[in-house]
Amino acid sequence: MGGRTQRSAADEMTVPAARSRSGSRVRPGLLALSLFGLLFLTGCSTELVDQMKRLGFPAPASDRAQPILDLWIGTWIAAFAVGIAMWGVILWAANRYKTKHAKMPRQNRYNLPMEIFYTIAPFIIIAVLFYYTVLAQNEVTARQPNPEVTVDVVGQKWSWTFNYKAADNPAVGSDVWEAGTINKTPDLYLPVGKLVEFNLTSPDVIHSFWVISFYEKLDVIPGRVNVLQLRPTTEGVFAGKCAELCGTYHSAMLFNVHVVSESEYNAYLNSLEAKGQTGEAKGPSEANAPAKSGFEEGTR
Ligand SMILES: [Cu+2]
Repeated sequence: MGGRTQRSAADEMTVPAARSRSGSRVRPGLLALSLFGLLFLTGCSTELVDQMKRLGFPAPASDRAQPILDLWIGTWIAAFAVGIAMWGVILWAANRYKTKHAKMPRQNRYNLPMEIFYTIAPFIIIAVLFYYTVLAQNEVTARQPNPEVTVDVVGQKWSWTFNYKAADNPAVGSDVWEAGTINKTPDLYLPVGKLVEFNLTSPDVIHSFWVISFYEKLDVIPGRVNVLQLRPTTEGVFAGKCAELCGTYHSAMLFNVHVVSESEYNAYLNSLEAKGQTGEAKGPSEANAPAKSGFEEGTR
């Protein structure tokens, strides 16, 4: 009973769409696509070509980035392998069973081996991806003892506050801080090559600390301290942002990360001290309320 095939009147219906099409329609499209690809590639900078090799990722700027990049590229290779196998089966079936008549082909139902296969295969694919994800995650989140620099990061509506410790930085006499507002994008300075530990806290709602070139983001949750460790590997300025839709002015929660030499880092901390930004700042959200908006979260 299980393997039997059935035929109905509907199966015998003619299917006009199934008629073979002439290839002449496809060729202009292919030609246009090839020309576009050629123009696109010849106009690319080496930076863009490198980014394409990383399948869209920016250049990594942290020692914890490589496992994520490997996972990203490995996942695409796996996806393409599955895709190529599926396209192959589709094309093989289309070619093997093509026919000149326009009748519905014989329909197979209740094919138990087939159903078992397409139930188990996705589980195997997901298990393999899960395994490699756990390996990458363990490498990225591994905590090392004695970080060289600790920065207490406060994500608040609608900006960021960065606290630097005097204990880590003999160049300054006291703890110093830098705070952004909705109108002022704050800067985060990090010394290149040093093991940095971020302690992430929030006084209001859940935000997410994300520096794109570090390939990492971590939620900033009220009532707890989330810890992120990494070693910046490349000097430069990198974009940071809140990656959790946290409220009305979420899009204003940007910051710039400056990875600099140790002397520049110390000079920056000294400049904060000279401005009197000493002690600890925990980012009160009222200070960041936009002027004259007439709208405050939770008051409507
Ligand atoms: Cu946010």
